[in-house]
Amino acid sequence: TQEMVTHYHTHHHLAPNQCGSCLVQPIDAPLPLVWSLVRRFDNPQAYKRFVKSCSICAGDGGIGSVREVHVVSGLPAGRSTERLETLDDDSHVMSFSIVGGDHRLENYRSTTTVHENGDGGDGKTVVIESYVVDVPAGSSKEDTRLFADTIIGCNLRSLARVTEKMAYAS
Ligand code: A8S
Repeated sequence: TQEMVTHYHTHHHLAPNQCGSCLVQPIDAPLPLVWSLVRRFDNPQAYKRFVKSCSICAGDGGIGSVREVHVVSGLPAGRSTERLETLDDDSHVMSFSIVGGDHRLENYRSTTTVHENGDGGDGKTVVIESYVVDVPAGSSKEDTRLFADTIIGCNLRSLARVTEKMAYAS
C-alpha cells in the first residue's frame, strides 16, 4: 500500500502555476463494494452529490471514454467534460482528467485508489484521492486548492455514507 500511494499520489511535475493535494477517507465498508462505485465512470452521481446528470459521449465506460457531467445549480459552473485515463480493476486505481466545460478547473487530473484497511478481512477500506490543477488567472493557489478540496471532501464523505449504508443493509 505504501508503495502504491507514493506511486500514484506523488506529483513530481507540478508547474509553478499549478496546485494539488491529496485527501484520505476511511470507510467502514468492504473494498469490493467501495470499488464497485468508484469504477463506474458512467455513474458518478451514485455518490457525487453535486452531479445532476451524466452522459457518456464517447466509449463504453472503459479507458478513453468521455462523459459530460452537469452539476446542480448554485455552483460557479454548469458542466464539465471528462475523460477516463486509468481504470485498473486489479490494483483499484481510477483516474480521469477534465478536458472541457464552463468552469475554472483547467488541466484538472485526479487519481483515486482504493485500499484494504487493517488486515483486509474485517471489511474496512481507505480511499485516497489526489489531483493537480492549473491555478486560474486572478486566483491564488490556496483558494484553488480550498475549492477543489471542498468538493472532493464532500464526494469522499458521501461515498463513505452511501457504501456504509449499503454494507449495513446487506
Ligand atoms: C470531481 C471533482 C471536482 C469537480 C468539480 C473538483 C465540478 O464538478 C464542480 C464544480 C466546479 O466548479 C467544477 O471528482 C466542476 O468531480 C462540482 C464542474 C468540474
